[in-house]
Amino acid sequence: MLERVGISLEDTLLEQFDELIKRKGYANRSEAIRDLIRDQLVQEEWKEPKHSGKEQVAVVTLVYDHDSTTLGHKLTHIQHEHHRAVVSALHVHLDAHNCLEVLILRGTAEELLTMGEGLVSTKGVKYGKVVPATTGRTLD
Ligand code: NI
Repeated sequence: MLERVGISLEDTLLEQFDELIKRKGYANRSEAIRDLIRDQLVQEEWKEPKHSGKEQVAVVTLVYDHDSTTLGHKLTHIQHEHHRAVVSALHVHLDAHNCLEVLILRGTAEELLTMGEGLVSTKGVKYGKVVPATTGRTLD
């Protein structure tokens, strides 16, 4: 069921918001505000201790030079240590040296953060990011 709410905003803030949602391609303010709320709810879900132990989903992006065989082994080793958490892994050879890996992880927030940050912080990883996502069950 949809409920209507009214909010008051300074006109300059509203102007900035309208510019932002235009750039992002939102059809209207309502959808943009819903997405902002959902994003905050997901972020909080990852922080709240009461959700500890609940199943979460995360996406890890890694860019690294495959010429270092020890680096490749380390990254593979971490994934095998947490093999149950890896739902899917995509490896793209970007050029003669650089690899892009995208991992979809499923498990508790603690496990996913430990594993994700472990991969990202491995020496030699040029770019890495853990993006907390959601199973979608707690959102409408
Ligand atoms: Ni590669």
